[in-house]
Amino acid sequence: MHLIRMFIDEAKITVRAGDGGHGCIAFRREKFVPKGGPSGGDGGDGGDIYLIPDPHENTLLRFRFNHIFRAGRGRHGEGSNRHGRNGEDAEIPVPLGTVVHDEETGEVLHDFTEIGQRVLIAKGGRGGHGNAHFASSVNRVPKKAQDGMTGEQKDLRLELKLLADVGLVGFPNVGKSTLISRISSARPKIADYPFTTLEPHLGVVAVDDYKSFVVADIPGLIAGAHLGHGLGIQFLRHIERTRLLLHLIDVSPAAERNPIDDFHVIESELAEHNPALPSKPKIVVATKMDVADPAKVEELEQWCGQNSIDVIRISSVTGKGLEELKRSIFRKLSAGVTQRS
Ligand SMILES: Nc1nc2c(ncn2[C@@H]2O[C@H](COP(=O)(O)OP(=O)(O)OP(=O)(O)O)[C@@H](O)[C@H]2O)c(=O)[nH]1
Ligand SMILES: [Mg+2]
Repeated sequence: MHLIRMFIDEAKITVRAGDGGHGCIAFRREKFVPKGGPSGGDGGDGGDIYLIPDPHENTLLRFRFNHIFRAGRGRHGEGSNRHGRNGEDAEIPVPLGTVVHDEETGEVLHDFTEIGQRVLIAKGGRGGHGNAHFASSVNRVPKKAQDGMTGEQKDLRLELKLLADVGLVGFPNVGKSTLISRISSARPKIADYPFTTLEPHLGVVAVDDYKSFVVADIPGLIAGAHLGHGLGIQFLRHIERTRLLLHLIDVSPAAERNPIDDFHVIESELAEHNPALPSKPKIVVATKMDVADPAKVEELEQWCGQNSIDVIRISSVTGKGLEELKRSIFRKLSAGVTQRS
């Protein structure tokens, strides 16, 4: 599937898996056993390094000051056939949307698009065999043991391509692009005519210093979009993987439509594209509150209330409601953070 992803950030790190422990050379020294056999234990294996996706993170900032990651080394084997302890594995969390490149070969090692993946990136060295391992009928007193193998080391380039968390849907001209330009640094074209936006845009919205989410602005939809009317529904694939939809409805008198009809038209276009889309978590956003028709607002709120749909009123012109909207988006995303579908 093609997703809207844009290059956003890059970091270089070195991963070093643990070395294996050395095998041991030892012989049994026991009373009444004149020639004790070899008893050197094997070294432990070095720890592996895994990358795991972290859905709470959407920047590579933590790698700016932290470049080198190691897993634990295996302990050496010991006498009395004691096996050395294995080194501890290391897990490095990376944001969803991170593509991992091997700097040396240029190869793409992994592309993190889903949570729950645990990817082995550098293998720990195997522990060396102790001399007990080398005993045979011809050599009952082996004096050799193996060294542990060196753990794998790799230079990685992490490249973060954002996946959108939130999708903006609605009729043309309802203020989708204006909203994203007010809450993020995205600067899509805004104009007072339908179909101003011709392709999707992404914006990163900061909530506090360390929290943010990604919003996708897509071209407006109209009745029959699934039949190709207007710009059609080709862009809906960009919001299929978002976790929350904002359904923007223009409540100003200039929009000569009924707000509840608007809601239904857009919902049925979403369903035509993918029956799962209308059941995504959603917030209805009443836009252009600075010039609202109070009757429309009331009708919309009442209807949403009856259908248990959250409504937030905003004006991108005065800024009213924008802070509340950001907070409720963030709350909903945090509540269902594992439900990226
Ligand atoms: N008064 C008022 N006008 C707004 C507000 N938000 C957007 N507008 C105006 O509405 C018009 C359409 O805004 P856009 O943001 O381009 O609308 P859109 O939904 O992105 O439209 P398409 O890209 O065509 O689908 C522009 O003239 C905006 O200035 C608002 O809160 N109040
Ligand atoms: Mg637009």
